[in-house]
This record gives sequence, C-alpha cells and structure tokens, in this order.
Amino acid sequence: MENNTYPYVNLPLPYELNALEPYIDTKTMEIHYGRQLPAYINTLNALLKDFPELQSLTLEELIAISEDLYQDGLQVPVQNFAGGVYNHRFYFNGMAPPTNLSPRGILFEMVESQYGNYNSFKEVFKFEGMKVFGSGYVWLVYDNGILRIITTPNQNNPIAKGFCPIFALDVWEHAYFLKHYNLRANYIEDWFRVINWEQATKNYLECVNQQKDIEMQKRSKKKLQSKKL
Ligand code: MN3
Repeated sequence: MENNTYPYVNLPLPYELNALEPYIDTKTMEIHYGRQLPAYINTLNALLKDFPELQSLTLEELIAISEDLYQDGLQVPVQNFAGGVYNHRFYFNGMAPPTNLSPRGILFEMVESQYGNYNSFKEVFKFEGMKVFGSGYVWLVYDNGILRIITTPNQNNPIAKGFCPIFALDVWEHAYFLKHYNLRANYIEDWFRVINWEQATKNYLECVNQQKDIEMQKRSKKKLQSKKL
C-alpha cells in the first residue's frame, strides 16, 4: 500500500467522487472521503508525532501490535486512528463505479462455492451488517484456507485478530445517512452494486500468499528445531 507509514496523507481516490452514483451519493463521498478520512489522518499523525519508534511501522503493523500498547495507553488511540485510516482507505479502494458485468474470478467462485450461491452470501453479509449495533464494519476475511464474514466495532480491524481482510463495508451512519437515512439494509444492497471485485480478488490472492509464507516460516522453524535436537 502506498503511503503506509508516518506521515500520512489523504491519497487520491481511484475514481471521481460522483462515480459511485446512484448507489453511493456524491455528497456522502465529499464528506466521508473529503472531510472524515482527513480528520482520522491528522489525528493519527498528531498521535505518532511523539512516538518516533512507532513512525516506521506500517498501518498493518500498528494494528497488529495495538494490543501490546495497552501499558502506554496507546492501544485504543492506535485502534481508533491507525484503524480509522486503514479501514477507510480499504473501504474506499474496495469500491468501483457500477457496471452491468456480473462479478467473476477466483474469489467470486470461492464465495459461491462456500456460501452455495452469491445470493445466500449477500444474505449472510447483510444479516451481519444489520447486527452491528452502533458503529462498525462488516468484513470478508481469509482465515486458514476459508472465507469468513466477521464484524468489528468502531474502527477495530480484523488484522488485530490474525485475519486477512478481503473487503470491508463501513456501516457507521455517516456512510449512508444522507442518502439512505436510517435504512442500513438499503445501503448494504446498494453497496453490493459497487464492490470492486478486481481489487478484492487481488487482496484475496495476497492473503493466500501471506498464509503460505507464514506456513513456510513455521515449517522451517520446525526443521531448524529438529536439527538442533
Ligand atoms: Mn466511515
């Protein structure tokens, strides 16, 4: 990921602010991408300013070690703001202008085979999204060879729990209230129309490779240990 260490800037979107219409409206994008994400970025920069040892860590690394920062009182701020920057970038990059093409590719095939068909996948994803009380996200993650749909509160991120994110849906009210009012279900339906399957497939393949690397490291550690014995 570009600009993945301190100091953070708001990277350009891969599409215009009005490109997701009519599913995600321009005004929401102006405020969400143009004002709310920069506020997370500024707060994260201000937070890391006094901690040079954290400045060289990537967003993923900050999130992964956030629980270890409990003693320094940094666990929650890092979860909120490193998470807030990562999650918003991931959500925005996970969308693309709507097309009439049906989703396809290796990830989509895996979704269909694991959930029976795309409609049942969408039902489960929507159900999980409706269950989030207050603010949070719904994620499709990769976990040891299988896909999982999980939710996180606030700006928490699945990386902290060892999962590899494939796509994310922001279900904070600010993500949909201007267009969909209080009707989160309609927002989720609309968001299905702008999922960036190409990006999601790339993320999925990266997750698979990451998992392979981890397994290889484990295997070579074991080999090394058995040699020592
Ligand atoms: Mn948001």
